[in-house]
Amino acid sequence: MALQAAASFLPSALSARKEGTAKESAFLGVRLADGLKLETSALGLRTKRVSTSVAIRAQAAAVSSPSVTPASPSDKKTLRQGTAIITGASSGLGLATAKALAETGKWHVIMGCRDFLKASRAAKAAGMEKDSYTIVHLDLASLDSVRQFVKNVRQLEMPIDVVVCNAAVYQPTAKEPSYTADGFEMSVGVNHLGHFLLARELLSDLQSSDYPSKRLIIVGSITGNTNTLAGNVPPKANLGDLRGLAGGLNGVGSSVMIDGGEFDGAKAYKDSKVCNMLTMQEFHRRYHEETGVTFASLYPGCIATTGLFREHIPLFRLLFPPFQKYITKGYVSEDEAGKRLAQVVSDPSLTKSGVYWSWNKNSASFENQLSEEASDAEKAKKLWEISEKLVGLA
Ligand code: LMG
Ligand code: NDP
Ligand code: PMR
Repeated sequence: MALQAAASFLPSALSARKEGTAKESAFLGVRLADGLKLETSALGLRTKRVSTSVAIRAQAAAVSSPSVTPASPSDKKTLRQGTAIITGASSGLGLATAKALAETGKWHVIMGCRDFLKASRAAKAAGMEKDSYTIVHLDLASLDSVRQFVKNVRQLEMPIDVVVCNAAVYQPTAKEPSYTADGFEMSVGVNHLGHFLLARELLSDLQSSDYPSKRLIIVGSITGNTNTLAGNVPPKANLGDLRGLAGGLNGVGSSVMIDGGEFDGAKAYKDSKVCNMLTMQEFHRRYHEETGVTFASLYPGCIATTGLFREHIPLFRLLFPPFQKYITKGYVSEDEAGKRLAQVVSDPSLTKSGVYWSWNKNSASFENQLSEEASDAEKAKKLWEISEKLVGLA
C-alpha cells in the first residue's frame, strides 16, 4: 500500500533511522522494526504569533477571550509546547484544525490518518511547517490498527495532551452496508467504535500528561440532534433500545443499524454522531473528576465543502454549499471551522467538561443544548457498556 512506499516521504518531524540489524521500516502504524530508532522534533517552545484569532464572545458558561491565544512572554517561561492527536487530519475539518494549531507554534500535531501520502501532501499544501506535525497511520475501520496506532504514538515519546476524535465517513447513497475489519457496519464502526477504543486506550496517556489543560474532544453534529431543524431532516437519528448494536452490527445475527432497523447510510451516520455525543458525556461522568481531563464535543457549523459529502450525488454536492450559505446560513468555511475546533482544543476559557459547543453567527462560542436522546444518561451508560464489549475492553 501507499504506506509502505511512504517511508521515504517521512517528514523531518519524524525521521526513522535504521540501527543494527533492523531490516525494514514500514511507516508508523504499519510496523516498526526492532531496533528502529525514532527521532522526533524537539518539543521546544516556539514564539511565533498567531496570524488570526476568532473572538469568542461567550454566552452561557464561556468566558470571553481570544481563540488561539498568541504566545506571551509569561507563556514562554511556563507553558511547554502541547501535543495534540487529531484523527482524520488529511482533509476538511481535521486538516484545518491541525493547521490552525500548528501555526500558533504552541502545538505539535500528531495526524492520525489512514492514507499517509494523502496526509503528507495535504499538510504540505496547507503550508504546515515540517516540524510542526507527525503523521502516524491510523485506520479506524480496524481495531488492530487502532491498537497499533496507540503503540506507535507511545513510541514517539511525546506527551499526549489533547486527543481529537474527528475522522468520519458518511455513506448517504449506499444501498448495501459495508463493514469494518471487525465486521461492524462502517459508519458506526469508524465514527463511534474505532474512536471509542482509541479514546479509552489514550485516556491513561492523557491522565499522565502534565499539561495544564488536558482534553478529549469528540466531534458531534447538529444533524444528530433532533431538537433542531437540521436534525429533523429525514432520516432522523434514533438509537432505539440499542438492540442492533448489542447484536454486533454485523448483519448476520443482528441488524446493521443500532436500533435494529433496515440499513440506511444517512441514518447510520447521524446515529454515530449521537454515539459520539453520548460517549463524550459518559467519559465526563466516569472520568472527569478522577483524571482532570476535559471532555467536550462540538458542532463546528456546516462545512458544506468537505470530503464528507464525497459519496453524495453530484447534484447534491453542487447545491448543498449555496443552500447552506444563502438559505440556512449555517455554512462555515473549512478555515473558520478549523479555528473553532482549535479553540476547543486550546482556548484557556473552554475548559468546561461535559459540554457540547456551538457558535453563533458572530463566531461566538456557546454551550449548546443536546437533544433528549443525545443527553440521555441511561442510554449513554448502555452504549458505553455494549461498546466496550464490542471493542474487546470488557
Ligand atoms: C435524504 O434526503 C437523502 O436521501 C439521503 O441520501 C441523505 O442525504 C439524507 O439527511 C440526509 O437526506 C432528505 C431529503 C428529503 O431532503 C432533500 O434533500 C430534498 C431536497 C428538497 C429541496 C427542498 C427545497 C429547499 C429549498 C430549495 C433550495 C435549493 C437548494 C437545494 C439544495 C438541496 C440540498 C439539501 O427531505 C424531506 O423530506 C424534505 C423535508 C425536510 C424538512 C425537514 C424539516 C422538518 C422540520 C420539522 C420541525 C421540527 C421541529 C424542531 C424544532 C426545532 C426548533 C429549533
Ligand atoms: P472529511 O471527509 O473532509 O474528513 C474526514 C476525515 O476522516 C478524512 O481525513 C478521512 O480520511 C478520515 N477518515 C475516514 N475514514 C477513516 C478511517 N477508517 N480511518 C481513519 N481516518 C478516516 O470530512 P469533514 O472534515 O467534514 O469531517 C470531519 C468531522 O466533522 C467528522 O466527524 C464529521 O462528522 C464532522 N462534521 C462535519 C460537518 C460538515 O458539515 N462537514 C458538520 C458537522 C460535523 P481520508 O482523507 O483518507 O479520506
Ligand atoms: Mg441540512 C438550519 C438549517 C440547517 C442546518 C444548519 C443544516 C446543517 N441543515 C439545515 C436544514 C436543512 N437541511 C433542510 C431544511 C433540508 C431539507 C431541504 C436539509 C437537507 C439536508 C441534506 C439532504 N441537510 C443535510 C443533508 C445531508 O446529506 C447532510 C447530512 O445530513 O449529513 C449527515 C446535511 C447537513 N445539514 C446540515 C449539516 C451540518 C449537514 C451535514 C453534516 C453533518 O451533520 O455532519
